[in-house]
Amino acid sequence: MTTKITMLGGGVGCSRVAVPLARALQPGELTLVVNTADDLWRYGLRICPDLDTNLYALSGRRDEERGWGLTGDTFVAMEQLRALGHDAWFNLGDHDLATHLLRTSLLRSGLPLSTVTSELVERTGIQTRLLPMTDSEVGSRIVMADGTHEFQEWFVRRGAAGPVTEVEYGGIESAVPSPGVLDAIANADLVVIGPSNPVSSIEPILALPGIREQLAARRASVMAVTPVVTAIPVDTAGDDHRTRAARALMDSRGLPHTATAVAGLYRDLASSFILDSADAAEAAAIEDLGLEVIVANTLITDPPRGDRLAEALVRRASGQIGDERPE
Ligand code: FO1
Repeated sequence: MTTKITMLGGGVGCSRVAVPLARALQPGELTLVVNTADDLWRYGLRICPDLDTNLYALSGRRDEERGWGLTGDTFVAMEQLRALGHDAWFNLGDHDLATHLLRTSLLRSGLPLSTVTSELVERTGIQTRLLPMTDSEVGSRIVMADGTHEFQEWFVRRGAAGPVTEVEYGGIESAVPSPGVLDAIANADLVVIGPSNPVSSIEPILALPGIREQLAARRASVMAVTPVVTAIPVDTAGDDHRTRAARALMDSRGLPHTATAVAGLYRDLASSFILDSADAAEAAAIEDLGLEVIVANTLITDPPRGDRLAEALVRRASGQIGDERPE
């Protein structure tokens, strides 16, 4: 019996669930619809951070301390650029560069991003389908008092500092979901809204034509995983950086960075919400929004925790009603 799950998400948070979920499913049963609004051109190379983070994580090569790039990578090319007086603020690892060189050359040969991505997936040997949310070029822009900044310039160069006035999704008005995305949502046994930044990673996907309608139409089998655990302080610089970014972007919407606020954003699209045990006090408020709440350990601090969360999702996908509460 196949159990197909489609997860919508961004980079680090999504990949932390995708890795154990891919382990819990058969090859080909997991599809990721990945945000591309963080993508950028740099040195003539098209860089897709969220696609690469999932590609590297699913092939066991992602640097866990940074959360992005390849483990053990070196940055000699960047050091050489600095030696030449260039401000290399976006750090591209020497091994990571190979991905950007190959992706860019395939794109320049006329292949759409979705085809290039499946080529990279094939060559990396992972069994999860990675679908960029769209083949069109899109890019979030962060509006601040001193001007508008491309997403990575804000996130990396400015350290995701606030206050942010608003987020613009450049190019989204003429973008459509890439081939297979709408089917992957319609035909999955379960759709998961992954634990990614709601404003910069999930919203761009939802902004594409047909996505919200598809999710709302099958809301009963759409589940969201909280991207925030308020009661447990983050313990790595990378997670602190990502939390700062999420807080600033939620604040630009007049929202606190809490599980309840995120649940409010997804209430019309998902019928259930996985809340972290540490934030269990928020369960009643989320239920009042009309969502079923499942309390679980959502911080995947070790593989067994990831497996338990993945098993809860697979049980839900295979219609095993009953207690999804992973211990
Ligand atoms: N994040 C940083 O904080 N500093 C960097 O220099 C940096 C470089 C980088 C290069 C390739 C890549 O795939 C990701 C990279 N990231 C870096 C992370 C990236 O900014 C984020 O993963 C997302 O775009 C935000 O979710």
